[in-house]
Amino acid sequence: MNAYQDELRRVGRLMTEARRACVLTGAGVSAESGIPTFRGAGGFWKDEQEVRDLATLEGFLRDPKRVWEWYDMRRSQAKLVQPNPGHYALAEWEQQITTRGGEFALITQNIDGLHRAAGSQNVVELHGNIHLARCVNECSEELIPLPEPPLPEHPPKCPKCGGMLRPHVVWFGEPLNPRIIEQATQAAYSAELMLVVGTSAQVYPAAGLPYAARSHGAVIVEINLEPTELTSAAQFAFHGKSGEILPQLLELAKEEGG
Ligand code: BJW
Ligand code: ZN
Repeated sequence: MNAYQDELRRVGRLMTEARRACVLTGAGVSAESGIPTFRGAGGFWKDEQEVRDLATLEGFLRDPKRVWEWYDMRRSQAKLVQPNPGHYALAEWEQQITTRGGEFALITQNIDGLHRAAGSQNVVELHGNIHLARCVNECSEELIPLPEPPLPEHPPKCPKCGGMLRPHVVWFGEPLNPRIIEQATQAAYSAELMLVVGTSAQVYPAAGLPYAARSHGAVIVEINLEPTELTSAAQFAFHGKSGEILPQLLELAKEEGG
């Protein structure tokens, strides 16, 4: 057995033994379903200007039509795609852990809903959900399910105050929902094992969660196509596609579990 396979097997065993586990996912976990990542070649964002235009409240207020059309495009894309073997492996691991009475949380930065579609139950969506909208004036906390794309008007109007609706997502410079970040932080603090999958580990506060977990004793396992800023802090790092590595780990976990 080579060193890489040996490490996979060791992580498989940790996955079988863990009583409290969590996973942090990013855009890379959905890449094999056909959803582009944000950064890098082929990513959604061409340059920093696009980040300011499409991923900040200021960009939205400057040109709400453009931002809504972009989210319509992404909603159309999200409706066409299916979860991939990486999503399914994570859902199966959750089921294994909860069946033996353990705790599991899947913390995702993705807004595409693919983890739930694959059967994951305890999903913590840090950056919102692309299928929901809310009032930009915050006239109520109500989350409004969006109809099939394309929307009849850009921007859609709030049914209560007539102001603009905005996508229910978290843009740069906006705080995450305190209840949700608290849930994610508690899961990270209590985890014995944390998998960090398909994220560039650059965007905070999400990128801080593995360090929080590690400071409370968790073993960190990174799965990514390439090294990231987190790699040197992770006890295990596997470089490759999450849709291939996660099912391999799950198979090994089953073998190790006897
Ligand atoms: C594969 C693969 C395959 C590909 N298999 N792998 C501390 C330090 C520094 C800065 C900050 C800090 N705290 C806050 C900040 C500012 C800012 C920030 O972090 N900036 C950094 C970029 C420098 N953070 C914020 O502004 C956050 N808010 C905040 O902190 O508020 C504080 C506050 C308090 C009180 C009042 C006001 C404010 C909010 C961050 C929101 C991020 N939002 C977005 C858009 C969401 C909606 C949408 O989707 O449209 O979230 S930006 C975008 O980045 C999106 C993602 O969820 C997020 C992370 O991206 P991700 O998932 O990592 O994707 P990529 O593309 O970067 O990476 C993909 C990875 O997958 C790559 O590594 C590939 O190699 C890999 N991969 N294929 C395995 N098949
Ligand atoms: Zn309103």
